[in-house]
Amino acid sequence: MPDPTALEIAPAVAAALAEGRAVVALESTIITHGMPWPQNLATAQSVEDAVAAEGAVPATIAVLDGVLRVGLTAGQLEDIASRTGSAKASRRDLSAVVARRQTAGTTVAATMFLAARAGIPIFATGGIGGVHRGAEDTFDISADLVELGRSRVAVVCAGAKSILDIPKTLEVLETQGVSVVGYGTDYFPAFYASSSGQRLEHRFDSPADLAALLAAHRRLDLPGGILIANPVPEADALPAEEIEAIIARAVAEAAAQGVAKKAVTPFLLGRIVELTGGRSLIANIALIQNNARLAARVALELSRL
Ligand code: PSU
Ligand code: MN
Repeated sequence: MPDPTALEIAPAVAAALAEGRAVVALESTIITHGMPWPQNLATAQSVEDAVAAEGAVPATIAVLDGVLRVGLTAGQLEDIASRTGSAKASRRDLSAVVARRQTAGTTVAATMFLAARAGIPIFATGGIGGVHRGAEDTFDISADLVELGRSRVAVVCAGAKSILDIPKTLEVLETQGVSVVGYGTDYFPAFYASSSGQRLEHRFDSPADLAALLAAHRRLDLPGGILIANPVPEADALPAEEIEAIIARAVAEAAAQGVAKKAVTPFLLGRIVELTGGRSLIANIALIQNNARLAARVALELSRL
């Protein structure tokens, strides 16, 4: 019987890794729980295309019928995007999902863990999970932050949505020993908005400099990841006050309806799309593509070192 915990690495991804060529990992909870059908499929395809257009190989990671897949075919991508009832797998869920032969989108935490096992050094997503507002009562702190302290994978994101408590999120990242750097900015971005107002210690301005950062991290043999914070392009940003009011409303609704645990983030993401009449989705898609392009450029620079 084949080992169910073995990674099923797509041929194009395996070949690129063996030859030291650029590969970018991509997550799949954004497909299963982060965006509605059919924009989830169109976005996943366009993000893969953006990576390929830069000359890197995309590797979307997901669990399909209990198989840990690194790199999906077009048919597999469509399958996971169109299915309903897929699980949301963070690190703690991986073993159960494999043992039960389930299908799941992998969160940033689970995707980092699997990318590190596959030997992929960089990964692009939209926003990471973080410390939720009110965490002093709920203790709701995403496993993404702890995984960033464990798995050596650089994560390119547009910061964190202000559904989260961003100052507390940055504190936990510091506690976890995660290097958080701004790309072309001195401030941690807030997903739809280019700045959260929170100053960062480190700023990098080119993919080559970011590749040098990753190389130093590896030579130091530091465990854990690096968080590359890439602001949403100005043209795609949403007005800060408007989105803030909508987020506050969605957070209040979640509390009033008793939404808790792993359902919180998908609930809030869905409500924000509804309350903005779909405009938040357009910004979301643009920033993910922007992150995928940057990750591909850094991966290319890394492959030249
Ligand atoms: N934040 C977003 N979009 C997303 C997610 C977070 O702006 O799609 C997804 C990611 O997959 C992330 C996960 O890893 O939600 C975090 O979930 P939780 O807060 O339950 O850890
Ligand atoms: Mn949580």
